[in-house]
Amino acid sequence: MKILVLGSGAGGGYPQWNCNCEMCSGVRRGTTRASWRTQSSIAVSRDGQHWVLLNASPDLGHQLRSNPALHPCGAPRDTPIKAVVLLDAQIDHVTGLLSLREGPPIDLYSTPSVFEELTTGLPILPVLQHYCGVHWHLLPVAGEQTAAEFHVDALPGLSLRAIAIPGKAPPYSPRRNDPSVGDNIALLIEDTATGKSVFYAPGLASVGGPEMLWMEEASCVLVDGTFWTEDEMIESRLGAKAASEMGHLPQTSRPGRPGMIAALDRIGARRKVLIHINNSNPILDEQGVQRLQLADHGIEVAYDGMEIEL
Ligand code: HKS
Ligand code: ZN
Ligand code: ZN
Repeated sequence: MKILVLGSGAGGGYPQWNCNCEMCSGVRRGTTRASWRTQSSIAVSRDGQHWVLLNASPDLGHQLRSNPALHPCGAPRDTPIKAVVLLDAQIDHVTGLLSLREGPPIDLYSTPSVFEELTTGLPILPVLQHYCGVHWHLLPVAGEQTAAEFHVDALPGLSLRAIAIPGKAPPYSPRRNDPSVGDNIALLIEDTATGKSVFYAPGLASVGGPEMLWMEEASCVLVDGTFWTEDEMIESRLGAKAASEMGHLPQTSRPGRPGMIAALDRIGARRKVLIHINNSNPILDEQGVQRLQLADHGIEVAYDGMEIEL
């Protein structure tokens, strides 16, 4: 199985257009060693010819141009992207669908909750009906059903599992403060020929018992790397909200609240990778002490263009 990191940044990317924090101004000035990042999305394939996109970032057009594996080949109009799975309805994860409008109907896999957001509060799907059209594939994760196994028609040999995870509905949603099962899912994708698997969760509000069990099954995890500390945005005077209020588990622990590093310490995956990294996160600095700390725990930081072969 091949995994291609199309974008490794959080919403806004890195550096963020309106931000003068240490990380953003440092990379603009050339005093911080870090690479620019587009908004998060990955592509997965078995054969390198047929790919499924996990989330569709607003930077999708740029991401497709930059990755030869995703260029058209053969017919006059063609694409190796055979399907899209959405893990939530956040703007930074779904608006790239609009950049696929010139192609064939999009085979779109998501939960009832996400389909509802994308037909009401952010009506991308009705809009796309006037362009390429969308084939809906509903993943039954709602109410009491918290996990569902499925297959993507064009990628036989991959077994996918959608898993409800804790999180919030997007800021534009009328259901923002009334979370329900299916607002946020993680994906566990297994190559049935090799048994190798990847767990993808760019937004993870907490790692409880169920998340831990799913993560333990994976050969590789790509998980929420948004914030280093709970109060990162507040302390740098970038925002008013703590990481947990935004549905993101910070990497570092605080009293009684283990962080992502502690969670990753408890699993046996061969590759542990942070993705969806916010512009404020000191782990962006390749020469920072935080990178050494991560390395001590066997944790990698995703970058745009990163390829993982399992
Ligand atoms: C900045 C942003 C921070 C950021 C926050 C979140 C907030 C929002 C919500 C996020 C993201 C980037 N880049 N989505 O100002 O520095 O309240 O649900 O997901 O990608 S969480
Ligand atoms: Zn985000
Ligand atoms: Zn910044």
